[in-house]
Amino acid sequence: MAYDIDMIKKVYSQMADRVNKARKVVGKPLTLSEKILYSHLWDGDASKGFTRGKDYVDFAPDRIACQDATAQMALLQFMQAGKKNVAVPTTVHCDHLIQAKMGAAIDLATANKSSHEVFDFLESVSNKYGIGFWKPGAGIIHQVVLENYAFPGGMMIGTDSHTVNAGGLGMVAIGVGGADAVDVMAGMAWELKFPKLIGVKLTGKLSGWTAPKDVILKVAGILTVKGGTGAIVEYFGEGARSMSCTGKGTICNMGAEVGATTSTFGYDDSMERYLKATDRADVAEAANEIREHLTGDDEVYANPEQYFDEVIEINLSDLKPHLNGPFTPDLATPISDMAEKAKENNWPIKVDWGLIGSCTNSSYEDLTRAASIAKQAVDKKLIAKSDLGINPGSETIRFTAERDGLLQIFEDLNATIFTNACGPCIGQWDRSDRKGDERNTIVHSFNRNFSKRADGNPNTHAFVGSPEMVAAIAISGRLDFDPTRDKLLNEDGVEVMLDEPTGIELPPKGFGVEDPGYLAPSDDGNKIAIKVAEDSERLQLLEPFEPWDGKNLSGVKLLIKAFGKCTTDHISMAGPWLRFRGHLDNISNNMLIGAINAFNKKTNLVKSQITGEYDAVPAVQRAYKADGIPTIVVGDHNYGEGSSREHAAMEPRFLGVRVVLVKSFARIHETNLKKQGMLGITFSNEKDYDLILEDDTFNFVDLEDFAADKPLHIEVVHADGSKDMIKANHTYNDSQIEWFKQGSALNLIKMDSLV
Ligand code: MIC
Ligand code: SF4
Repeated sequence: MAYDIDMIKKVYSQMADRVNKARKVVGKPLTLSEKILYSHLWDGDASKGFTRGKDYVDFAPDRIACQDATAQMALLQFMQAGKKNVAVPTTVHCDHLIQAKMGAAIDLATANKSSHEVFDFLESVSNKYGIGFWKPGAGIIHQVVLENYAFPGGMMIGTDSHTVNAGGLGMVAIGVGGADAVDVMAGMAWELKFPKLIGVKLTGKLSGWTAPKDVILKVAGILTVKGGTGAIVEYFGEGARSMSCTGKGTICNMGAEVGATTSTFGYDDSMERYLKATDRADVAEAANEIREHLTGDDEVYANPEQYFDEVIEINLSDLKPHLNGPFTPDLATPISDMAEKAKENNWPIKVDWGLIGSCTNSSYEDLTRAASIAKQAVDKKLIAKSDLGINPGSETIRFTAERDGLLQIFEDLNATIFTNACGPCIGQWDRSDRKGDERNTIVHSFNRNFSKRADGNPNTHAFVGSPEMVAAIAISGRLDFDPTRDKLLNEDGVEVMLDEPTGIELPPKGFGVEDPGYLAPSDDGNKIAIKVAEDSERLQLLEPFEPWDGKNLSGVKLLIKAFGKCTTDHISMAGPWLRFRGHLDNISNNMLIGAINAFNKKTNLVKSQITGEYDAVPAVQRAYKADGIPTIVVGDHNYGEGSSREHAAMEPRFLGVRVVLVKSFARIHETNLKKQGMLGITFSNEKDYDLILEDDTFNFVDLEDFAADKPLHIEVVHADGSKDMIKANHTYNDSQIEWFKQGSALNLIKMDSLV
């Protein structure tokens, strides 16, 4: 039986009525995304149609998921909200803090020792407030959610950008910062700008080496890392129906990499099969009863141009396998062109590692397709030239894959089976082969490949591909290997080719598991005490941020003008820093250390206007803070791309940065800044970015009249005394301005709880 089945049945019992009412007020047939959004309005029935990309709307999500690295800050904030229990079903998943090194057994034991303080904290907070807890080793949050909690037509939020994975099971699932999750845990509405809608029509059928991953690698190439910003991507068509549910999950998962709010697919037979295989026939039955409301209206899919803001069509029968990278997930190259492109760009051809796993590609089907390649290699007497590492998505998958002999196949190829966890995908990787900054290449089935992400080395060229392609490339050891064309020399000196991969959608003997790793919370958490040691270097209780004094900010010094890509990995790096995610002061020592200073093109070296000397960004900022000098961070396009980690907003807030002024923001990061009481604004004229000089001081002219839809003006004073007046836009609505005034959104919740 499914968890929270009563909640799901309640959602379904209202769905038909709510969808019909929404269709009436909108006045036309509805997409699936609209059906889900309009049936989850905080105010209940739809009373008016919303303008996409403009109206802020209050929603009532059905559930929340948090992972260990973000849950710490989310729960530290929730603990301040003064509530007894979470208001909607919530789970915490321990997956980010487990390093991949020797293999699952040793690595998990090591993590349980080194991070026990954090795991214990999360477990006890979960227990106290009615939150389901998934222990370390239980699996990666999004795989576990897909297997246990996601349901067609539902809405969830999660403190991780890849929460969107649950779109594979027909949800609208959205990644948010912890402070957003706290609103919903505290029983309040969750606010989102009504998204635009991008329709992707899939025709044809995948075959041969092409996998669901290639659909999203292709879409990423088309939309680029910011092309999906503010939009839901809805997939439909015969091609969509022909793919497995977990394949759909892969596509939705990596929608985060185009900046999409989320992605989703209409309910179909593949989802029904998946629900039944994962012990949720009850959900499938309930969904079958309202099937028509769990997918877009026929008219919409027949004439998508009339209903979506943008339509993309992809014929799966023509789609080629791709590899995307290096350093950005949208640099798409069909595998057939890789040899030429790699040469042109001087990318290292030798591949050191092939890594299979991460929340985007660690399903049973993924493992079977990759194993079908690995098996051929063994049978055809090939030895893998690269090292191979596998992270199964969950204990259920691992157990089943072991039972069905899949893991043995990888082991026969000398692969290391890492823990059911994020591992190398988030820099939790003690790479045995290389320690320095050497140029090298790795291929993986993950979703992100930003500089330094997997191993901290800026010269590791990481390429993203399907699990089967990663297996093939790891066997060949070469980036320019095209398995559809190229032969390999085996141990007997004979030339052999790899046949096309084959996969099994769902385990024929059913999924099996002994201990899935779940702990249900106590019925009465009242008596449970949460302890945080005062001298802990991992956990620190939060102090509220100061409210705004109502005055124009003036004398604001430039801390850094970031050049080019500045993702959340640049602002608050993961890897070794994950250990400080529950300690705001300590993690603030990584603030912006990965951002490139536009004036010297170096990382972590900025000029202090106090001393005139260059120093590390956190050190310079701490000195400004000590002197009570406000500062500003200036940035380029899509600032804050990537993760949902709110540390990227809390650290600057904590250290006294007041403003972030950029060409454009990534959605989650912009909201995170607002929630923490920061001023996140954009250049009205992009070219003004070029006016900003190293020794600049900023004086706000009209912040005292801060109001929705009203741009702000800032006087920029240069070192030679000359001045420029620049205009900045913002997207704060009235309630968000209140967060700024009160110092943070949490300060407001606390005031409400006291009343
Ligand atoms: C990621 O993939 O970057 C992460 C690590 O899962 C993040 C969350 C985090 O930083 O903890 C995400 O995607 O939101
Ligand atoms: Fe974990 Fe990687 Fe997925 Fe993020 S993208 S949740 S780090 S597996």
